[in-house]
Amino acid sequence: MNHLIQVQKLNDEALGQILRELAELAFQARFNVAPNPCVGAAVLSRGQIVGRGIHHYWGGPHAEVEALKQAASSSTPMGEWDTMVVTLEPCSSTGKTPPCVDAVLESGIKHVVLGSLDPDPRHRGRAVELLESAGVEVTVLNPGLGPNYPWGLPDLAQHFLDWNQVERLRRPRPWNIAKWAQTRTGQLTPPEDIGEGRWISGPDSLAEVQVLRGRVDAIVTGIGTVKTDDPRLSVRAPGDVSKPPMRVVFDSYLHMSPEARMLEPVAPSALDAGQEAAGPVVIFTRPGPEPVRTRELMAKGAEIVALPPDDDGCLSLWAASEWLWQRGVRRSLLESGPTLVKSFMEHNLVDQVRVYSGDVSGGRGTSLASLLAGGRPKARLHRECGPDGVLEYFR
Ligand code: AOF
Ligand code: ZN
Repeated sequence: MNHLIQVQKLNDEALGQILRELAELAFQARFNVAPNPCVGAAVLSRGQIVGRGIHHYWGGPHAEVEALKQAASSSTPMGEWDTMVVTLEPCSSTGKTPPCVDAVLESGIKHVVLGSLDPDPRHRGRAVELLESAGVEVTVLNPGLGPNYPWGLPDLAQHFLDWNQVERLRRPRPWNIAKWAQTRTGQLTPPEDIGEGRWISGPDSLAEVQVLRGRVDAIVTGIGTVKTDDPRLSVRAPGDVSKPPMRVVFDSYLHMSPEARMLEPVAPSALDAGQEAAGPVVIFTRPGPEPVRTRELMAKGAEIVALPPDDDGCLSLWAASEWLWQRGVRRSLLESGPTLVKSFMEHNLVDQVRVYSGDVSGGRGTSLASLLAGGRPKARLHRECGPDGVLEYFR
């Protein structure tokens, strides 16, 4: 039936307008999708948008799939969809979701308009070939449509271009997000009079962190944090408990106590109710015999990984990164004290930062304010989360 549909061609100005609107929508999700690109898509029928969608979060459905889903719930039947406008070339290989190019082909859409090609080596124009050989017309617009479409890939997703740089592809490592909470004056340890059990950040921020934990492959911390906070590093609702991230501890001298809460199983009631889940525990340490402690920790289910020390005598962060990459970790969350955060920053291993500034003044310990001032923060965002301020940026 589709061959009966007349594709109504929009002029460049109208297409630029649609691409611009999609780009602006997609850009709002930049910190949730990274290192994936920000992508927006729309399904058109006779020049009218009948469905739009963006890539909302890492691991989630791609923009094209969201747009097709919205179009399917519109009153316009699939047989009348003629065009898809998408800010990026559709993916053509199976990643965390099936290839979008297949979804586009199945929809019967006859014309695809692209804002940019995808620099990911798995794609890079492959979708154009696949679509064209299936008889779909493809137009690659690229920015240049004047004020209507100023969004090139560097504006829309510089982080994704960095992720696909040759040096990075040659020596791959996980995308690292450093997240911490600090007092209004920049300290990571709250003042002593804050009150037992009170956190720097409020309940809304704590809930957001659970969502973030549910969308990474690993949570990384240091032995200092384990000793002072004894965290579980599990994922709790409203985070997605279906695939809890690996929990990684940097512990040069294997000081981790076998009694650490992280090594306790999740309470069956919470597990069964889908309220909490926890991934495997990995401890990075120096090579050297700590046979008793090693055995105790292994008996609690931890995996002990010996890493070579760096020039400065600390565990090699690069060796750790490479190990994690080999284990399939692509997006990782650093939730630690200032020492490990600083080391990661100094080794240029932090790609993205999220800082919660709580409604508390004073506090103790090193301030990371100087790190925030440095670097070249791109696409910064200041927002509120309950009573807290949140700063997000790419490094
Ligand atoms: C699309 N539409 O909305 C996005 C695309 O790991 P996955 O499965 O999420 O795939 C990530 C890759 O897919 C990413 O490297 C980029 O090439 C492409 N992103 N593609 O068709 C989208 N976000
Ligand atoms: Zn896709």
